Amino acid sequence: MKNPFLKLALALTLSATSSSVLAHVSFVSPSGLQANKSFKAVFSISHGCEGEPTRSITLTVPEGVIAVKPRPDSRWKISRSNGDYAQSYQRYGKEVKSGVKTLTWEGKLEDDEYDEFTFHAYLTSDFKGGDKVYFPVVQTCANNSQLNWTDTSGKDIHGHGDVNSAPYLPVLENHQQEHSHKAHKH
Ligand SMILES: [Cu+2]
Repeated sequence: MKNPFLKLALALTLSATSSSVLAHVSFVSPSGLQANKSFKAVFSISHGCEGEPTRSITLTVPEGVIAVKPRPDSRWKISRSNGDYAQSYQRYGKEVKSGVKTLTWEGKLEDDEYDEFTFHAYLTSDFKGGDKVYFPVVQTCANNSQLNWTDTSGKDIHGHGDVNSAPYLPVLENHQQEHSHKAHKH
């Protein structure tokens, strides 16, 4: 392209399109979580890697999210890695010390297709209203290219560079939760 201004205009158009039209990797639901509650989460993959089809998705379960169960899906082979949590947690009156740390879906999703991935989990009392619970996702495609949706710094990075923002679920402000939290402060 000879004209540098045309090139710049085209680059601006492309970046505006990719950030506003494509949803990248993000949660479809729920709109918010509550501490000490179970939840069902659905996240979506809306494109492959630079045209290549997606072959696997690995989601990392953050500390403080326990009892993770993926929903079986006939189109994807689901595997998981288990391990000890950094601390023990209480869930329905029972102590939980270990569980699922990562979930991997293997299969094929073309670049021009869309899919959703579902799991069930429990948010412990580690979190409070206003927190963001990040679930880093690594997307691996057919030519071994990868997209890393793994940044948990709070910055909004969706440039499709080496590292992009991880999908997250916000923790809802809970009046009772805030109340009991304050009561413990002296
Ligand atoms: Cu994207």
